[in-house]
Amino acid sequence: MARKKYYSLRMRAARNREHISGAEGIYDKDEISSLVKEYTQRAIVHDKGRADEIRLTLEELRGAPKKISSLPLCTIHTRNADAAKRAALKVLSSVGITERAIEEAYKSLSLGLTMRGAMLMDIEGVRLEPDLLRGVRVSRMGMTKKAASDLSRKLGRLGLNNDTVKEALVLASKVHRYRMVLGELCISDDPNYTTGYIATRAHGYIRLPRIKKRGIPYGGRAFFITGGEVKDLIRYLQGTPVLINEIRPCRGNIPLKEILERKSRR
Ligand code: PML
Repeated sequence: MARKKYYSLRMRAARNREHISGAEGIYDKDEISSLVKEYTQRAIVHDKGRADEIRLTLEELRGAPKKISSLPLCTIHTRNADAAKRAALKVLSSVGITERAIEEAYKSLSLGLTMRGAMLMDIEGVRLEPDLLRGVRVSRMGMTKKAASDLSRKLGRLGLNNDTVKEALVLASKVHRYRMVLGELCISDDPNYTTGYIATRAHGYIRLPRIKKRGIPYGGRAFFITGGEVKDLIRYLQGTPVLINEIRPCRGNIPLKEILERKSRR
């Protein structure tokens, strides 16, 4: 029997050369034509404005993607940016990331320079990515149809069934599968999106509402890493195709104390 072929479909939209939106997934051949239409539609109409340049990349994958499960998801009911930062410090430091590194990540994410990719930081706060302005992009990831509908159902119960949450969860699930990554801090660069998240393999994906004030047009991601070869990690983040085929529990608000006590097993 012929080997099943998978395709990576990626979209980037820009206006006046400024990035507006992006999306990507891994699909079967028969899904591609309707998705090209969907991605194009999504690129044209976006909160940040109408795109004047849309790039669609369709690539046949050489091998079968690595199948993984998603990180479990929950939310801490953080009332403001200070509470969100306190929660981030507690959770991320509990896996060995120093306070200095977390403060450094916060500082870099508040400088007003939105990078296209993520920062790589060691647990002392030293930046390790080769291009400090661009960062490292995570790419070639997606969900099986079954996992996608399971995730929609689980997020739907929480009123969170939207592309922003789904895409961030897929990305974090790919990133945290790699053992060198200890934790992540993400603040959206969308001025209207004030929920961010932190993630670790032990605690899962933890949403932090009101991590920033409405109207702030910058943000980004920091991955805290330890040991191993940075270039191997970058190769994995950018190039290894990963497909989520199982959705772990998605829960609503959970007290920080409970999260710190009950680490998930993965
Ligand atoms: C969520 O609400 O869980 C998503 C938070 C981060 C969104 C990052 C982005 O803007 O893509």
